[in-house]
Amino acid sequence: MANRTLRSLVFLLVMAAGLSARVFAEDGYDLWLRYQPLAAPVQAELRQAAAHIVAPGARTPTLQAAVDELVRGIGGLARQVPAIPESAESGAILLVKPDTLPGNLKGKVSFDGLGQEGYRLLSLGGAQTLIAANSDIGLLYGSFALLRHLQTGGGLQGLDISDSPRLQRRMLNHWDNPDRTVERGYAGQSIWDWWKLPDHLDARYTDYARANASVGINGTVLNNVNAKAEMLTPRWIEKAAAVADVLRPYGIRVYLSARFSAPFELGATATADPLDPAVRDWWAKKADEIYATIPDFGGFLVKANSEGQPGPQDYGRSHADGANMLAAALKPHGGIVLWRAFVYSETDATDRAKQAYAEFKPLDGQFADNVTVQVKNGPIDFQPREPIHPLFGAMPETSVTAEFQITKEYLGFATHLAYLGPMYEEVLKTDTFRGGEGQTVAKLLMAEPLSGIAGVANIGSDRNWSGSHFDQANWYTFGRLAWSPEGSAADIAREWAAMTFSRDREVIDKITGMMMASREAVVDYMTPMGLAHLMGTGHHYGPAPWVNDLARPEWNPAYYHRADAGGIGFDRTATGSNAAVQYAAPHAALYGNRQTVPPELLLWFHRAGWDEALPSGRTVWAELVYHYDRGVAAVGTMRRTWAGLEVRVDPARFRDVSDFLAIQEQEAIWWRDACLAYFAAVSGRALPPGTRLPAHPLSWYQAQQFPYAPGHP
Ligand code: BDP
Repeated sequence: MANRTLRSLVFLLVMAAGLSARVFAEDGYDLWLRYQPLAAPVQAELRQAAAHIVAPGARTPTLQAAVDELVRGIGGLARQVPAIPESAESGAILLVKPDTLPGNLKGKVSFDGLGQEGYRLLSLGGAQTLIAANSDIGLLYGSFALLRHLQTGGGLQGLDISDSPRLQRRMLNHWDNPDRTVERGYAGQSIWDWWKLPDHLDARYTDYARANASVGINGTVLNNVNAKAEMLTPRWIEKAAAVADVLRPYGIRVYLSARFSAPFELGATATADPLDPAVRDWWAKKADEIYATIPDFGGFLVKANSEGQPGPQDYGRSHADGANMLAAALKPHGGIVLWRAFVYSETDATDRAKQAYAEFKPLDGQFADNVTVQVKNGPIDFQPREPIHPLFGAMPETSVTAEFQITKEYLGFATHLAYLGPMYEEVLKTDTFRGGEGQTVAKLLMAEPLSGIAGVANIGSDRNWSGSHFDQANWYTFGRLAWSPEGSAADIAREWAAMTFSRDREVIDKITGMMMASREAVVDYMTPMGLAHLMGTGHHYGPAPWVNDLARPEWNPAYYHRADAGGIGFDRTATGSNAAVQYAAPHAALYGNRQTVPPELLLWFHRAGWDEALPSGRTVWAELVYHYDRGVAAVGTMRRTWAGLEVRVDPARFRDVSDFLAIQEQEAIWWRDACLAYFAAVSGRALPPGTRLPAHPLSWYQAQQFPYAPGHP
């Protein structure tokens, strides 16, 4: 008996120990909203200065969310939960709008320039801090901004910061399917537990909303662009409405991807022709039905006549005909159409990089005013590096939205550390030279009447949301740059590292250093010098530059690199496809000229002989080898830097990242070896003396198969 009691006691103790370890171990769920206690003296100051949270006026769900977040945040940072009195003279954070400003402050606080979503953080002295905004959502954004400020080492003294978003629509695009798989998802299943919706609302939806609101994301497309018609049936609209209800207080609108042939596929019409009255009527009624359930529904995202998806061209109509038909249905409700420009057709033999521009440019001016054309950052497809898309700035009479990929379909899935901030920044800061010098992509986006930016989400059911701890940074930086497209990727990385890992300056420096070097490392070990699309067929995992037997030419890596005994690269100048002339004249000249093309885009625009000398002093062949080696070496450096942080980062996350960096190094070597084995064979050249030989013969790399690679539709 006594023995049994003892055994149960031991069992209970073991359970309790296990439980507390689970409760306290960092597992990444908290993202950048960890609110870990500040250093003792700062904590004490904050306890005084933020002892109260005062939020006068009607307690809307949005204002409540702001108060809750401040309570949670300050409770963590200061280790003291603030009180929420009706008013407080000192030791208070006040959330105020023009109509709720306390009498003694009337006329003393300016809300100018904050717009509908901006905020102002202002120290009043006497231990009062204002979060001022014109709307509740501005107050929520301001609350998150204040917490960010505190989390990254800022204090409440002398504070006067105003900020507001430069783009109207800052959106995530989920490529999530109704069966909960995620196209190009590497973070588990879809976050949307469709089957249990609308009756069960996973607590994650609220945390998702908090995370998005913390960076200002205000729209989300719930389902895959390769959309199922069923998503527009009442049963699924109800599920979307339940999600919309959770996201609404956080300022996030729900959108749906619409399958163009839905009325026909659902058996309601005999065709999906956008000019057919019955079809138009079906979409108008569908919009009415959706808005009756989701009053602030954002609109439709559409992939049409691309990669086998149905579209208006199936009926001899144009993209504008298709988009405008949907726009007319949404217009009475204030909704918009995001019509994707990612098109390429099996019947078009021209350079794939030219097709979107060729199809869309002539339609400029024909789109309704509630349509925006959503353009991928580059002309091919989310590659580690591409030049900007030539459509940026080329359609002055049409609203254009930029589309980035946050999920790393082409940059090593979840296991490679690749911080995408520098890539987004590179695109946003590129001068389009449209309408004069200085017209960067960011500036053009900000000037659009329907302005916006979209990112293909990397969020799933994994405990850490994004499949890896560092991939959280890509969600974060996307949101921050969507808010402020001229922001700096390095600053954002520092901010993220401080909130996510440690406030120790040395740790921040090291993590930021790793992040800032990581994207170029991937470019180097996968597709250096302007190469693109050398990935494995279908799943896009690992190298396969040798593939040249797929049904459509532009599915083959060999189509992109064009390597043979004579040289390598895609001639997109006047002697080749002439894609360069789709850019504004200064760019066309720059890219089209072998002497002036940026070295990182050489093989994108030019074909070069293997033995041609480059400004680096190396031949093209030696340069290629140099880049592949440099990429592998950079991953080694990241691993060493991380190893040096062992005692400075919590053990569970430290181990996760270490494991992934080891995978990344193996795979970087695999990429380098496979590509060099292949290019050596086609070029008939030996690796330069002193270069490490690939670990296996080319045939070994060619024989690798990955039938269960994730994210593959
Ligand atoms: C490609 C993806 C494919 C997407 C497509 C798109 O491989 O899964 O459906 O982009 O953007 O990169 O529509």
